[in-house]
Amino acid sequence: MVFGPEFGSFQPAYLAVLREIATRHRFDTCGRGKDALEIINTSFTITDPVDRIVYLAARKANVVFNHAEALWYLTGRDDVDMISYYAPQLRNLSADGARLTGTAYGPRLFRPGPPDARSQFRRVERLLGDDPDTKRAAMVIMRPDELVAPANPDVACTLGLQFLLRNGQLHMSAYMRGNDAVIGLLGDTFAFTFIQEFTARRLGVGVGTYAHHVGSMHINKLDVDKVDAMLAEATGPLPNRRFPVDPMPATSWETIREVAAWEQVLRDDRDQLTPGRLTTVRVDPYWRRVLALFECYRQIVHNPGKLVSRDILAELHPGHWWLVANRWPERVPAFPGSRA
Ligand code: 5HM
Repeated sequence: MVFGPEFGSFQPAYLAVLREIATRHRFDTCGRGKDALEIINTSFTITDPVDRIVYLAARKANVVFNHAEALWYLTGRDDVDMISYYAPQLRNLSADGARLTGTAYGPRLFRPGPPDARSQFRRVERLLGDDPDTKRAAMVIMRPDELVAPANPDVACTLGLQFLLRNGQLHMSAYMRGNDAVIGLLGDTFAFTFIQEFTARRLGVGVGTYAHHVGSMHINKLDVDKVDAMLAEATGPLPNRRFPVDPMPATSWETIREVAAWEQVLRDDRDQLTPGRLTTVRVDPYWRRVLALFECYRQIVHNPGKLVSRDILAELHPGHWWLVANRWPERVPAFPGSRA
């Protein structure tokens, strides 16, 4: 066998990685102030990368952050202000308090640069159009100069992303030097498969498989109890928590700019999106559901002490409603029929 294991969707892959490290870790590491349990050379494949959400109560995944991070990447941003609104702890990774260097993959992937004033993404998109069987559609992320300052708090963990267009399907492979199996694995898989799906829809081809290859896969010891709770939940009597997958439509850069403009307005609390207003935003209903997520989060941040309104929750994808209610139970009425 020369392939890693294959999973239909992300959740079983996530659980398998956590279970492997929790029960059979190979190394105990202590790097940069974090003690961890580690395995090396992890690879797995997901056959339906659109099915990328983890519905585990004990994980308390932040689906608003996941979408914001994907948008932060697609718009080529590296500002702490946008991303720390969704994940305040990321501010600590920034050397100057304004920009994130390593964690911000957006500028490296999507910002035009020399020598041809194109982004890496545009180059590979063109290559895939001109030479579909190409093995060169790779975008490089980590840079050699990131190791020049040994104390750099933020060195990119992803070496690169590769597309392979085969039999009308766009496959993606991610190559990472290190990955936190609890937090990073979930967020990185979400963002990379989101970019994969965005690219496939733009090219008008199917979404192929997603493969994830990692040198050091680890669980920080501080997270061991949370991992045990997730593994217990997965082997216990699971409530029926299967929500339909929500495929992305073909999406233009204009739509991404429109969604990003609304994201900023909501983040700054300069306006709000009622269900009625939402229908006037000229983007596909899929992207309106994403904007409804940002509106829910605006209410959580900017209307402290108040419940998020039911009418905006009704605009969400049902799985997203379950996730935000699970993450912010004091602020979000439970998803109808939810037992956990
Ligand atoms: O010491 P080091 O630079 O590897 O610390 C960063 C750690 O953040 C990684 O080892 C990994 O555990 C986590 N990480 C991740 O899982 C960081 C990033 C940011 O590039 C990421 N996934 N995308």
